[in-house]
Amino acid sequence: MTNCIFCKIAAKQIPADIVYEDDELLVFKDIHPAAPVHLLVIPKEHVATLSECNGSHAAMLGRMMTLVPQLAAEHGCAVSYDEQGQPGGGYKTLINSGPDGGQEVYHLHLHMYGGPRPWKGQR
Ligand code: DGP
Repeated sequence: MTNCIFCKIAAKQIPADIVYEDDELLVFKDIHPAAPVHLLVIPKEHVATLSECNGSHAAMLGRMMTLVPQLAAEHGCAVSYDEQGQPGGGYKTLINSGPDGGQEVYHLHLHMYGGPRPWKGQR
């Protein structure tokens, strides 16, 4: 997709703070972070929105989601448990889809927000 900003980041035509890359996926820091850790997980292939996904995208979507625990561990926001079994740490994942879903960039992306509270993207 010629005029897609995230395709240009995936093609290394414009810079981004890339924290993970493989053949299929790219992860980089959001330019306007809403939390101490704010990462965007994208497929390198152009897919405009989650609304365009079907069963043929299941493996890619699964890989996007299952990459998150690894990213959380690497960025210090994995869920952990203390000696009393109380959970600590953690993060939020979000996919905005279409105008009513608040999507601004039309290349599928999974937000991952984390870090110590409070932060802007929190409910
Ligand atoms: P959304 O509203 O879900 O479409 O979020 C798009 C996000 O993309 C938004 O949080 C800001 C981020 N973003 C937009 N342009 C760029 C860019 O050129 N570089 C980076 N790193 N992030 C961008």
